[in-house]
Amino acid sequence: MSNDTIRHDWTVKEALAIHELPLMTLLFRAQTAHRAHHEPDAVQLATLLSVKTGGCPEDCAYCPQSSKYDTAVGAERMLALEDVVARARAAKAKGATRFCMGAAWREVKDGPAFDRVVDMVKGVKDLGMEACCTLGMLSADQAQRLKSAGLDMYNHNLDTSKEFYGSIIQTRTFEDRLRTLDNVRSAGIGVCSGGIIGMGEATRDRVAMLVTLANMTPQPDSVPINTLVAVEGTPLEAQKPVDPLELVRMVATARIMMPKSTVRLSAGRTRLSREAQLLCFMAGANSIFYGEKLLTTPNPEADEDAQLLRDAGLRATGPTHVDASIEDHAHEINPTDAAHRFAHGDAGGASCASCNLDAE
Ligand code: SAM
Ligand code: DTB
Ligand code: SF4
Repeated sequence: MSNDTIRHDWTVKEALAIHELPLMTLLFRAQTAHRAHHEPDAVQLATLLSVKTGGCPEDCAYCPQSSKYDTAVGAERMLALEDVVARARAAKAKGATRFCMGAAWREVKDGPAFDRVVDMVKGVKDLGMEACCTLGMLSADQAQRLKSAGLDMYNHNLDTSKEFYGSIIQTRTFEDRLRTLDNVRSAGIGVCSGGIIGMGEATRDRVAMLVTLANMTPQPDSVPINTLVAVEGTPLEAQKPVDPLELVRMVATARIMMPKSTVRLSAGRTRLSREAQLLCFMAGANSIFYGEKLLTTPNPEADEDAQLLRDAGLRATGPTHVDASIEDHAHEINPTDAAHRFAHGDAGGASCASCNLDAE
């Protein structure tokens, strides 16, 4: 692995110049950055579960879970601890190594609901999986509590540039988002932060968001790039779909500016051809959400994704750090077996010389 210096002094002008490079040059630069820091054929699989769906008081214009908009998503009760752990176990059996739990909350409030999330994190960690949460704004104390429970990563997106932010969300500020990210970072939890393209923003806004992320010290561990899923009933329901090559440019620019981060090809994959997704991997994406559903909207079928990765010779990577407690769960399927089956199909035996799972 290369130890190239990571830059934290990016300007919007420089980022725009990268984004607008001739596509082949952009892809070459992105691949070069990618290969300097990552296994070129490894993709991390993360499964999402909405543990508290709908009824959110925020007004995020893209979101089907906001109570301000009349969408097909209604407010539901929070899931039970056992159900969440069972879903995590099933995701692991299918090859996922990270389990991300989302709640349609403006912010975390101390009390029984947060206590339950803390137990969910412990339950996921006991399975030997990486645990990630996205619960809205978080105080420093709450971040500490999640860290003590074993949380690996917290997702809180900037969503867009500081300048365009007010056109999308009015109920909380860009600075609120940065404060939550600071609390997460200070607690020693990995930072997962990215955004959405296709909401009517200019290219300048897209790269300005990347500049804010890249200039953080340290840069986020993980950067999800979502394309808008235009959901009926939201203010953005009629947005024109993003040209997939725009997404490829965004992924490549993120990869070049944040060479060590995991770049996650997130919402919007159901609209992408296999070839467009492979271009995104070539541009440096090295993680996807895996499983039929994101939080409330569809995602490609797991079998389709498994086939795509097999056809391209891409490997599912294991967790970056597996907790020792996995030893206590030897009766369950371990990540190596799960990823093995993912790579070779259910017929594959338990050991295979060609199955070289990356479990750093
Ligand atoms: N309520 C928490 C929050 O806002 O941080 C956590 C859940 S929220 C749904 C997580 C992220 O999902 C948002 O920040 C946004 O980037 C993404 N998202 C939500 N709806 C989306 C949509 N329709 N299309 C693309 N991304 C979306
Ligand atoms: C992220 O950046 N994308 C994921 C995850 N983080 C939580 C969420 C996408 C949600 C898409 C809309 C939905 O399914 O409700
Ligand atoms: Fe609520 Fe999060 Fe949706 Fe915004 S993105 S409305 S905070 S669930």
